[in-house]
Amino acid sequence: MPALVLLGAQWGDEGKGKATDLLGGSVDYVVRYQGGNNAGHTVVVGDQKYALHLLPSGILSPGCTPVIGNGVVVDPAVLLSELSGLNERGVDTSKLLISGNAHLITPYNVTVDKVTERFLGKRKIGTTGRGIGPTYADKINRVGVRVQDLYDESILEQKVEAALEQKNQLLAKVFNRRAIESGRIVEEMLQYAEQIKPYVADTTLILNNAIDEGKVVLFEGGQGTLLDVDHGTYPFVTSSNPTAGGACTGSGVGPTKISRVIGILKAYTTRVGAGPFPTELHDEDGEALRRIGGERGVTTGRDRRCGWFDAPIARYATRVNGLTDFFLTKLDVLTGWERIPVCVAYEIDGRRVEEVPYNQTDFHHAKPVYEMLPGWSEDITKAKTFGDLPKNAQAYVKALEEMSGAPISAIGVGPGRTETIEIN
Ligand code: 2SA
Ligand code: GDP
Ligand code: MG
Repeated sequence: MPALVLLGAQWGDEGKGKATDLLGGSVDYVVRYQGGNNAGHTVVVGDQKYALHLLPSGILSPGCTPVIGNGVVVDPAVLLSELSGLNERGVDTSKLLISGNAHLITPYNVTVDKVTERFLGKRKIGTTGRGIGPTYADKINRVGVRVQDLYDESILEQKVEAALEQKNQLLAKVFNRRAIESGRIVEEMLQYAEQIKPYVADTTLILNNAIDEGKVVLFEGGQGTLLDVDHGTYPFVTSSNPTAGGACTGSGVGPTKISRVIGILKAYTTRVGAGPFPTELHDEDGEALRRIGGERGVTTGRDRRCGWFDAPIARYATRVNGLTDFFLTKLDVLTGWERIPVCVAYEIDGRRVEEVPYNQTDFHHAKPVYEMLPGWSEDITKAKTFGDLPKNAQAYVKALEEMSGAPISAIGVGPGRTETIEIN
């Protein structure tokens, strides 16, 4: 198996960090291919809990080389503080590789993100405020600053000046803010250059060579399918492609090299930030899912919106990512409900609709059509095999598998590395 992708099948926070860590022992490289420090991946190893934002979860597996691909946006201050935080806890981070083509999140990108959200008021996206959208906008506008620019001062100055020209006009005319001075930005960015230098590499060449040598490369997605800028609930999305195609563009590895695409699927649904969410609960059940599941943003600490499992979304994820299999996570959180509603289709303006509609207004109007599945009350956190699960939990998993369009190859029954059932 030369290369595989692991990504979120819903709106993020499905448990990708734990899943990546679980596979970390058997892969040679773990690659982030999009997003930046808006991601929040939690990995629990024994009694130690790690919250990673920018670094790939593979950094916690000693044999594994973590890679930040060209598709990622890198905040250099966050990068260095995340590295030193891990070093203080005894984690070796010396193998990290960062693409010289990755774009840098500059302080003005963070400012523009926050100011824009404030300006949008009620219509805001609910971003993480980390400068992600404005940095990708600069990249597409061809006024972005890349990691390699840190090593050519004159180029860096020209690029920052070009990027600030438009932004300062916007800040002054639209937001009534003071202009940002390019010299100060260049000085700040240059402070980080030497510390980052040892990690900078031609990651595309390294990864392709590794695959040719038979090494195993795992691409780790941030956020999730429904937050994809092309395939998600636009405009309530992040500004990159967490879907499977993003692994290719965000790393420079071609699709013919990828043989497995795993969708991480929570046994219920959550979302952070604004946007449509058909199965969202505003009652005690939603509150209970949030409390039992610990559904709070790893990066911003915001409460996550919670709801029941949505099968059309799982099928959509199977389709747009070409999923080969699912890891179903957080099944343990559902223990104790007598009956568990599962959304099998939508009712949209009086019509029954089986699939996620492409039309945004339809999706905003979609009401879930529920099927009730019998619950279980037994503790499942010690289950090691599928057969250890109570009959109703087995039936819940099987029903989800049938509705979702791809086999379930592992089930999470707790946050720890070992709290996983593997199905062969
Ligand atoms: P942005 O900052 O431009 O990427 O925000 C755009 C939308 O994408 C959502 N988004 C996320 N949704 C879930 N989890 C994310 N990571 C953190 C976590 C979130 C946190 O793991 O908990 O701590 O709040 C993440 N990152 C971006 C975001 O909510 C907007 O809807
Ligand atoms: P990611 O962004 O997809 O990596 O997910 P997050 O780390 O943001 O959120 C997932 C949360 O669920 C974390 O707190 C994990 O420790 C936790 N988690 C992962 N798998 C399981 C599971 O099977 N059961 C339980 N109870 N928690 C889990
Ligand atoms: Mg997360």
